[in-house]
Amino acid sequence: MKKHLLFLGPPGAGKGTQAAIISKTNSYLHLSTGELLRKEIDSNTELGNQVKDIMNRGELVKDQLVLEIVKKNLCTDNKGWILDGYPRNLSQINSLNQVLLNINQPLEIVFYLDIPEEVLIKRLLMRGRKDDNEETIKTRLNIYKETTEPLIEYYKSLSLLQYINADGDLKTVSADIKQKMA
Ligand code: B4P
Repeated sequence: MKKHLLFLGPPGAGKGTQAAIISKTNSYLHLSTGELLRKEIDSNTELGNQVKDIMNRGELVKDQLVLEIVKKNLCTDNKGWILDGYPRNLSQINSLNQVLLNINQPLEIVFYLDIPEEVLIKRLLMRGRKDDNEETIKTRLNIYKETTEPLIEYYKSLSLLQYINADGDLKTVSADIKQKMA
């Protein structure tokens, strides 16, 4: 059975890493809004130029711009998919609900990747992407706590939430996700 999944959690929890592993094993579409936005920046598109500074500061890109990207990239065929990094606030939840209603593909599982703050800061500093410096990480974490963390309660109330301890090695974390997908 092809599944429709969402990976939720703070920056550096491993959403992108685990979504890539699970989508490869299952031939699912992996839709990472962060990755798609970075591609726009690398290709010097108008959208890329619009979002470059915002992302480098660790702030959220405007909801409407991210929604366009999601609509463009979410497949409507019968393939399973993983949303990674979207939605990130309540307004994005509303837009996503509408999109999923239109394509008649409801979310089935929301994986919440939980991890202690000190571990994720260490991981991000080690990775060293352009937006992985101490100041930007602080901004991203504050925005996460204020706007994204409340989404956990929302999905919990819909009984869609599965808790994942993301403070383990890659294989242990993916094994836990795979087991909870079965
Ligand atoms: P994202 O690209 O979504 O990145 P992230 O949340 O920082 O990282 P993620 O949790 O995916 O961590 P990863 O697996 O890479 O967002 C970047 C920016 O894009 C945002 O700040 C925002 O500006 C913009 N954006 C994206 N979506 C948006 C939206 N919906 N609305 C508005 N703006 C949006 O892992 C991090 C590191 O840890 C890696 O180096 C990895 O190798 C390592 N790692 C992972 N798992 C590990 C493990 N088990 N053990 C050890 N290391 C591990």
